[in-house]
Amino acid sequence: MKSRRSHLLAALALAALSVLPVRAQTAPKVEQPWARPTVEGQGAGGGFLRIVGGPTADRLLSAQTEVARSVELHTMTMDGNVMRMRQVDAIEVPAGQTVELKPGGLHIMFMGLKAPLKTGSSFALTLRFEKAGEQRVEVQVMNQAAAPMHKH
Ligand SMILES: [Cu+2]
Repeated sequence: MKSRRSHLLAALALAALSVLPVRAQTAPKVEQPWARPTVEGQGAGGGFLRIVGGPTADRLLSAQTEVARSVELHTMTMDGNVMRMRQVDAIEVPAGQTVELKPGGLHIMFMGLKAPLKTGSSFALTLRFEKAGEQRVEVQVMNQAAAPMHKH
């Protein structure tokens, strides 16, 4: 009885493997997308997430959402004592590595917000990768203090 059951499980596992789309095995995984709340009149907001690279390198090229007129990819660097934001063409996602978009570093910038981003709400964001194509994620609006912590 026991061995028959494990046979069945093995068969099921094989069946599952054969129907998995190739893309699911190669696409980068996007985790814990969140955005800072904004106030009335604030034109832009910051978004953050973690990208876990797949077996092959990929690049995040752009993003799109209903809540903003456009979305830019930004990096933040120190220029003397001043933090400066700069737009980047793409964010590299090396194979098997994790890229953190977080306050003070790489981030997503929502330009031309149509309404303030309210704490506790969420919105859809479509990310476009060079190889993996589009991926839609749900961005949670929350304060930085409540944002997902590093896990090691
Ligand atoms: Cu920015």
